[in-house]
Amino acid sequence: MKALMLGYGNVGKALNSLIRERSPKLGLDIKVEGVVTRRGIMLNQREDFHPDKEGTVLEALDLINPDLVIDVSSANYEDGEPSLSLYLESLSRGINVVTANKAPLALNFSRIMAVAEKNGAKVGFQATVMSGTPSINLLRAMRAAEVRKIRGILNGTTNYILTRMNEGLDYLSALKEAQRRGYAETDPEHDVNGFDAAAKLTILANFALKKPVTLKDVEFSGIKDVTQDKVKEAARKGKKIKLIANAGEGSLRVMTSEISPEDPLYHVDGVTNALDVHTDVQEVVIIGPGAGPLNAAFGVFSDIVLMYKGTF
Ligand code: 80F
Repeated sequence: MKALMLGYGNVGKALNSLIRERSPKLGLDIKVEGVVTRRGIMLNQREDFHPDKEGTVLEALDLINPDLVIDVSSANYEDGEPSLSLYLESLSRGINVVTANKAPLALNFSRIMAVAEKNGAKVGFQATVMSGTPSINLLRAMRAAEVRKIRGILNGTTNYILTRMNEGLDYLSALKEAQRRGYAETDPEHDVNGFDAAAKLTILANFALKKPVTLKDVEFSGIKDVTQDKVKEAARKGKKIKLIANAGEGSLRVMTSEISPEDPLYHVDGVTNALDVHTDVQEVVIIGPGAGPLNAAFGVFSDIVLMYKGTF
C-alpha cells in the first residue's frame, strides 16, 4: 500500500517508526512514498526531512497516486488548509484518509464525511480525540447505543499544567514542560485558550451525538485565568480545577470547573484524559493518555490497522 504523509513533526516521526516496526508483524505492507511539509516534498524515506522537490501536497497527490493519505500536520483553524483540500480531493478519488489533525474536521466535519460516503472512501480520526486512547474507535464499537451526553477532560497539555500547578509549579514552567514532552500544539495558545478541547468536542458532537456543528457552535474558555491562588483555594476545599468539556442536550461547552473527589474526572491527572459517555443503555468511562507524539502516532496507526485488517 502506498501512503502519502502531510507533516513530519513529532507525531509524523513517531508514526514513521511505528509503521516501519509494526506493519510486518501485522501483515501490513505500507510504504510511505512521499512526505510533504512547508519545505517541499520528500520522495525517498529518510529519518530527517530533506525535500527532494518543491511542490504542494496536491501536486504530491498526483505524483504519488497513493492508496492512503495520512495527515499529521499542524492544525490551521483559519480555514483547515492545506489539509481540507487534500481530504476532499483524495476522498473524491476514493482514497482513504487517516488524520491526527483536528482543524479540518472541527471546521467541516459534515462536508468531509459526505464526500467520503459518496465515493466509498473512509476517514480515520481516532488520534484527533485522546490520541491513542480509543475514544472515537470506542464509539465505533458502541454504535448500537444512542449517545445522550458526553463529558470529558480532552486536552493533555492543560491537564498536565493544572496538575503541575497543584503540585506547586508555576504556570509558565509547567507549560514549558508540556512543550518539551511533545504534548502541546505547534501553537500552544490553542491548548491553553481551550481551542484544542473545543475542536475535539466538535468532532465528538458530530460523530457521537450526530449534531452537524462546527467549532463556532462551541462556547469555550481555557486555563489562562487559573492562578496558583485559585488552585490552592480549590485544594483547601478538597477540590481540583479541571478543564471540562461537555456536550449534551443543547449545550457545547469547554470551561474550567472545581470538581470534588466523587467526580470520576477528579482523579484524572497529568497528561491523562478521560471521556465519560452516557448512552441510552449504559455509561462508559475511558481513561488514558491524551497527548504525546507516540500516543498520537499510535492513534493514527490504530486507524490504519483497523481500516485494512479489521472492521471500520
Ligand atoms: P509539530 O509541530 O511537531 O509538526 C507539525 C508538522 O506539520 C511539521 O512537519 C510542519 O512542517 C507541518 N506543517 C505545518 N503546516 C504545514 C503546511 N501548511 N503544509 C505542510 N506541512 C505543514 O506537531 P505534532 O505535535 O507532530 O502534531 C501534528 C498533528 O497531530 C497536529 O495536527 C496535532 O494537533 C495532532 N495531534 C498531536 C498530539 C500530540 O500529542 C495529540 C493528538 C493530535 O491534548 C493535547 O495537549 C494536544 N495538544 C495534543 S493532541 N502532539
